Amino acid sequence: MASRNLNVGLVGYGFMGRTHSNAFRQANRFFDLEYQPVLKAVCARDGEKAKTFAAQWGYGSVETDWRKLVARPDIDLIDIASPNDTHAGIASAAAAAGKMVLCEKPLGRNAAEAERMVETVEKAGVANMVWYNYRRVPAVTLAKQLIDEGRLGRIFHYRAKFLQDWTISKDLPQGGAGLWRLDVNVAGSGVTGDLLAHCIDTALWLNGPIDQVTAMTETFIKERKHNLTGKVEKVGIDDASAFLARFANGSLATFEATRYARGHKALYTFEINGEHASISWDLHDLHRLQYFDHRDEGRLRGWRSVHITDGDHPYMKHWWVPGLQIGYEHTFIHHIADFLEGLSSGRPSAPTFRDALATDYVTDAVLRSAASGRWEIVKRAS
Ligand code: SOE
Repeated sequence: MASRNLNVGLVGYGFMGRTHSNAFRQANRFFDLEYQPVLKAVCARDGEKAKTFAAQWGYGSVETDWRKLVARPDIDLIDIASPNDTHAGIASAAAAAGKMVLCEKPLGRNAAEAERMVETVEKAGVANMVWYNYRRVPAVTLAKQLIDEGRLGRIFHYRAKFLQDWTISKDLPQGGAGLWRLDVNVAGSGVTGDLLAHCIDTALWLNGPIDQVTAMTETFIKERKHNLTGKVEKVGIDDASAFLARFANGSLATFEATRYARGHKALYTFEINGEHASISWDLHDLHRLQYFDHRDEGRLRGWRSVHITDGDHPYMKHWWVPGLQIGYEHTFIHHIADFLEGLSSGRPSAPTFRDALATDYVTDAVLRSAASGRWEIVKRAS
């Protein structure tokens, strides 16, 4: 039974505001935690929409200025689920006010912004975490365990992609609610910071640091109407981005993300090939892990499709009975449950802001390489 309340102030009520709110509400129902999130306030510029959101999710009050939310003495934790251009200002003010800070990915619009965010949370000594939720898909967590146990042996290849198709129409405007991901000033970049950031976070976690990259990006639709100005404006984001990488452990990698892969909505996949075994995973079939082990008896050797729903699979003992699968929203519940557990144990839950800075260093190097046409060295976060 939880014995300590943790008062949450959420900024933003979009898609991510909903995933986070659901996680705050569900975590204590399925995990035995000392801390219990209390939904104190939601903040958004549009007061009416914020009120509707508060009523739907059970937030006790509404603010329309995040500065007021951050200044409230009854808030312990600020959760940032607003567009990327707001992350740095809110996180820094929240940390300076002594609040714990959770932030939606990517941490900053670029590494310089992310560095300042790391500095402020570390100086303030406040707990912090970034919502790279795919780490906490049970099948992905199992992949991490298998790699750490050395089952794959030396890793040779890492291959990841994240494909979508929702921006192909040239009539789709950029900017404003729902479409800020197309506005470079708000988002920082296109698919590099939005989709590749997920692939990179998982890759760094599973396979260690990336040393260097060589990349190409493309903006297929060069101009779009801007929703806020009403004018046709240059598009500054990358619509597609692909890069080759060398990991510090000597393995080679390919990464690709696009919003122009007709037929794909959120196809995040990765495959890792090691000396003894290979692993592959697919977000569209997220409760399965494909595993091939060369050490299996030859006559029966082949790819196994493991259904990750048993009590001894990561996180699964907290859910239903063996064989019954869970989904996307549970990854956020695992994320907050681990964060709350970390508060009790004193062991910070990853990815911290510093861990997420490492991803921003890779995405910065990718964009630098796409512009320079050269291999670029990736800065290390610690
Ligand atoms: C983009 O469409 C998006 O919503 C990302 O911003 C999320 O991080 C990703 O998980 C799903 O796709």
